[in-house]
Amino acid sequence: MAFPEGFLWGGATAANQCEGAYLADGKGLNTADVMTAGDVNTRRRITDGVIEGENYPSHTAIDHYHRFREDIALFGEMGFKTYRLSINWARIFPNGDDTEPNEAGLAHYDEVFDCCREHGIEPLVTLSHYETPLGMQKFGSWKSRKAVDCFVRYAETCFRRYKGKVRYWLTFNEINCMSMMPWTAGGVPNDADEQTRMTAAYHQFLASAQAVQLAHQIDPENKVGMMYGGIFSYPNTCDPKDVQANDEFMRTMMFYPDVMVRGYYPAYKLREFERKGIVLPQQPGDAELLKAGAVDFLSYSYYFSMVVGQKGEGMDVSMGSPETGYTNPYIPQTPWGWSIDPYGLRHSLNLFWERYQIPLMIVENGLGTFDELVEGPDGTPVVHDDYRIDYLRQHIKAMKDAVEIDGVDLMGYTPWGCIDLVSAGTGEMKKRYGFIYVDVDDEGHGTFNRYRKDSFYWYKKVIATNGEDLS
Ligand code: BGP
Repeated sequence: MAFPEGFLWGGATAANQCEGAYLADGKGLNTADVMTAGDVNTRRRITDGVIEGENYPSHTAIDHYHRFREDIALFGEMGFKTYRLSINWARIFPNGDDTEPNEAGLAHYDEVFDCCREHGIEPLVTLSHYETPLGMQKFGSWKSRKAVDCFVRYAETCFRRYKGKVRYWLTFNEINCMSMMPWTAGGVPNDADEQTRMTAAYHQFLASAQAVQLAHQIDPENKVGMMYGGIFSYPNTCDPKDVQANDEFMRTMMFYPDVMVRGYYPAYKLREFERKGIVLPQQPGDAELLKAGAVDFLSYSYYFSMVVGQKGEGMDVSMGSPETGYTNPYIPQTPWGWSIDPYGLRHSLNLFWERYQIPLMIVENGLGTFDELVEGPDGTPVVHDDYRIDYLRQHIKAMKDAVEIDGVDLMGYTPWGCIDLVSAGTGEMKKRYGFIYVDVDDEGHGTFNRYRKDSFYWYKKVIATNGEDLS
């Protein structure tokens, strides 16, 4: 068998994209709650507080907050071994800097984790997935070292409360997004300069390192991973100038896992900071902390590959459509302009495995596209999503090759949006990833009923055969 026994098959979601109930039970506002809906051509806007009449997708999302039992039961039916979800930080610390946690928020996740266990599902919890309490704006969010203390208090609260219920943790979702979308990554304005972004990233590294240490102290069973947003690129041609441009581009991303896995900044990044006059807000003891807080495993998202070349100046890597000025002519794209490159997944697994030699996990992957709900043979609505099955089959095959042929140590696979949810990039509902269709539209209207897609039954079989039967 290619995939090891105990391989963590499952699915992934994020609180702000699925929970809704944005003010329930004492929750505070977070950075996602002030992001309006957009589309493939229109960027989401960040408003100054919640403005009446605007469409904020996080406010209702798919109402997972109230329907998690039904949703987790469906995951159980598919045979999930793990469910990657995030805790909504502002449910636990409504303003971010509160001294005491909100009991109602903590109790909610007790129920969620208990429900997972009832279905034999191991929770994999992201502490901060694309949201930061809005209350932290008063001191500049991650620009300030105060954010480190807020996060560490929050992380410690979770580790203590959910001891024995949760053993797998991720600190920050796609931490390298601080370079591209700092608001999403940590409540830092999107027009922040590089010094500010690097300061905020430095603070997140420190916070993550402290969390790793605390997690281990509180429960030696805990495993904490980093989460890298899957940016991987090929040089546009074999012209060494293109190769160099690509190397330089990849370094703007790879220093994130370098710091979190190795526990120190790579030389190339320190030299770059020197050249640019960027200064990290280092304090005595920080270097030791980063070193001691190296992660146990590396997780990442993989959706597409990119192309970078010497003419890629003014590169814009946005969420809605990854642009570097180049399109790969050899591979197809989704309607949202995301390239489809299963080999790129195997390539990335080898890159990380060769570089770090620590266990890897693919915690996001999938095809976000239009689905049509039609009437099934017995009258039950269904989605015939053979295009999604095809995408997933090819990517699972690529992982299989990486494990079987290349010897990569892969822990698990949690495809993104295992149940349809709000798109982070565009705020749309119609960009769907799920095995489960949710009847809600871009304006938040619908019955919120859940329906199994064809891919639901297919993935169930994949899990039951531990990835052997992909037909
Ligand atoms: C990742 C994020 C997720 C998720 C996914 C798909 O970068 O971690 O939160 O949304 O991308 O992106 P989108 O929702 O824009 O299709």
